[in-house]
Amino acid sequence: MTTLFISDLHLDASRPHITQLFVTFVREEASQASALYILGDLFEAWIGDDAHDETAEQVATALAGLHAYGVPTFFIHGNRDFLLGDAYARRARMTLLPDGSVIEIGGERVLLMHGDTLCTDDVPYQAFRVQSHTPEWQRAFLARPLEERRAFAAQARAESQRYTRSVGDAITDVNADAVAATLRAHGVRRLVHGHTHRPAQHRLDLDGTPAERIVLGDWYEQGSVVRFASACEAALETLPRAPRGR
Ligand code: OKV
Ligand code: MN
Repeated sequence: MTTLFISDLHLDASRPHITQLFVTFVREEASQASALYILGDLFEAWIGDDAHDETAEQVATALAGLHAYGVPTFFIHGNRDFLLGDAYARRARMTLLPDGSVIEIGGERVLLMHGDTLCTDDVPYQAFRVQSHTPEWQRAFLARPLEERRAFAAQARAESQRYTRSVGDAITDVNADAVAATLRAHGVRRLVHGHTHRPAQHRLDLDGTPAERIVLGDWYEQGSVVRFASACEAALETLPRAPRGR
């Protein structure tokens, strides 16, 4: 049996063909797997479980169907959907996992993260992350009217586009020392993450032993999936392009 990993779908009402690609992936691919792990940024934006948008409802229906079929879904928050809460997770029948969870595949430990915490060269972003992950910040944000939260999300989106264009590519990639320190801290030699939108299977040397960092791609144009066979062999795959239009 295989275990599937995806991240960075950035699902949004403006790209219905990608939501359709995901729903088809759930029905045709994930249904054959032993588990589906979503490593963050499933959604382009998330302003609270009470915002009921149609894309999120379509996704919840697909994942609840997968659960009914006997395939569990696990979810780690991304930097866009870090406010996704218990109410929505229950609707979608997903189990929320902490960022930096270790699972076992074929007797081997594999560390799962969104990947944003590895981008330690991006100092302003890390400051925002610390602040926005406190219970006080989240409680205050979620207590605001939906219209105010929507305005914040729009501003954050614009701000992140402007910022990503203004800083160098290296700033928004992972920091090699942070990767090594994280692998050591968890006592693992395998890591799967997303966030950077730079899909790859990196072989690296960790204190004299081989290690592996697998990076998932985004779903802006097509799907990106990592498939682990039960023997803990990873394959990074690209799904065929989504047909455009309706
Ligand atoms: C995080 C969300 C992007 C949600 C923005 C002030 C400003 C920091 C920022 C930091 C976080 C964007 C820029 C990101 C969440 C989005 C888009 C939608 C919650 C502001 C300080 F301008 F808004 F005041 N940030 N990043 N979204 O991680 O890319 O729905 S981000
Ligand atoms: Mn991300």
